[in-house]
Amino acid sequence: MFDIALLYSLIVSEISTVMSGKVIIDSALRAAVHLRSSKLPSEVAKSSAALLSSLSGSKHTLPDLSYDYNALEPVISAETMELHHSKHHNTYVTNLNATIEKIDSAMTAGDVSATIALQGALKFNGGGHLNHCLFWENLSPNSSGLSGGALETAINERFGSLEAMKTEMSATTVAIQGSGWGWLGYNPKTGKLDIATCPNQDPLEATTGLKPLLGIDVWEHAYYVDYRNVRPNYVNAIWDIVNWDVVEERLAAAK
Ligand code: MN3
Repeated sequence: MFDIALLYSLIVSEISTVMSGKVIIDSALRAAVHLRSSKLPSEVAKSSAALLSSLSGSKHTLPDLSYDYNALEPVISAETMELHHSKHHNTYVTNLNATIEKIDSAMTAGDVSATIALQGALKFNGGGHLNHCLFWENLSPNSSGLSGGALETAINERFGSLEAMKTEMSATTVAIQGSGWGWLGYNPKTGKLDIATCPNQDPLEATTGLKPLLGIDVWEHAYYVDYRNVRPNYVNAIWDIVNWDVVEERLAAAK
């Protein structure tokens, strides 16, 4: 039999931990509700799901940038950065949280069909959030160049030179049909770097297995204000604001 007192105590604990800023019992509560959902009265299941969603510590938030909106000019204008970050990225965050709430409810109700139907929204909005978090960190007003470390060695081994890598990644990224992303990734199977593209907001690792090191957003919202329809000019210019230190750190973490 389902122990309603246990559920209630978990919810009370959840509220108190949220209020104290420490969400440590969320996963236990989530597991308890999901495991017991088949035995829960539907109204209890629904209200539990709503509580889980509203109190969950898994709410995603728009990250702050480590530089000002105008810091990447003239490569990317302040107008583009503000729209891209505060409007476009923020919309992915809002819709990701809404999707997770719906998935919580569907799973708690034991509705497999409804859960599956939400996977497209999860991929699009979750991918959009992941991709843009990576993208902002890719960029820097103080682009440093390669440091002579493992990244430079890996680029030279795979492509011959940094210039050759840039040329290949630019061409591949410019050629994306419609909206998507060009990526430099680490292939765990070969231990080498690869260039890849993803359509829409499909996240690199979840869809290809490559670990993302450097991404270029070629949705028109990323460049239309500054470059109109001339995508190649945007892609060629973005190399001037790449934060190679971050790419180096991601390679080290990926290995
Ligand atoms: Mn974008």
